[in-house]
Amino acid sequence: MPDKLAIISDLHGNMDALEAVMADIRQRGIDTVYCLGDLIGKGPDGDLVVDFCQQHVDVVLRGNWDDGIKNPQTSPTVQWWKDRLSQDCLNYLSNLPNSHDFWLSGQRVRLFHASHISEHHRIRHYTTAEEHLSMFTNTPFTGDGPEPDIVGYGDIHSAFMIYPDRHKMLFNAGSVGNPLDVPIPVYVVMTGEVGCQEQAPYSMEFVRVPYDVEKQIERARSLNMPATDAYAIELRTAVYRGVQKRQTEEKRKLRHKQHG
Ligand SMILES: [Mn+2]
Repeated sequence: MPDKLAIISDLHGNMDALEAVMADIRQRGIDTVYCLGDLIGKGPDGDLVVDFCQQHVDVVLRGNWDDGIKNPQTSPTVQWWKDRLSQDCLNYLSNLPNSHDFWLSGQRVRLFHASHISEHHRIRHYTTAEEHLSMFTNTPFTGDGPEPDIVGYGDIHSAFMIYPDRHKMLFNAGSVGNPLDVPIPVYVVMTGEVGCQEQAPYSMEFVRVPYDVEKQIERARSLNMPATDAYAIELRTAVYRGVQKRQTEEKRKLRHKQHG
């Protein structure tokens, strides 16, 4: 029997989504779970998500939120998320590894949060093949192991898989806690011979796991989490709060024009 491993990303303090996804992972008999970072921020329960990952996730990589939260915050909203984390928790987050490489059925797989440059360097799904291919190169951030055949990342909250060139496969694991493509949490299952340098069959699939979105919104409201309204729209519709803001502004301008 080939091995199976689950890859989750961008949990963002949403325990309801994480519990639903983990139940699905366990129900498939998968014991190995890797996380591509962004455990905290946006959702109410970053502290619980960190505890959960420490107990149940085999490899946890550092996301931009995990890195940035330790810094002094100017936004009261971000400060609210930070205040829910202990000093141990902040230390844990900022010391997470950059990337993780492993063999799967003769393919070298590399995982990181956002890109080969850093956890803050964002690469979109709709960029050029050149930029996608650059993600397969070694940098000081990734170290200089064997260059990967398969790269998996998170950060953009939109799941996809493409072949930017022959021999190269790129995928994004999407987001568990705050998906911005389809408003249903998603994770990846990889199947093959883990740790094996010999060619063998392998596969990858995206699994969408519905959960009780309204319960999660209620949880945020019960704690008086700032920006719960924007959070609620994100969870219900997968429209990012920055886009929500722009759309509201455009509507306001249009009304102004019509009335002016
Ligand atoms: Mn994120």
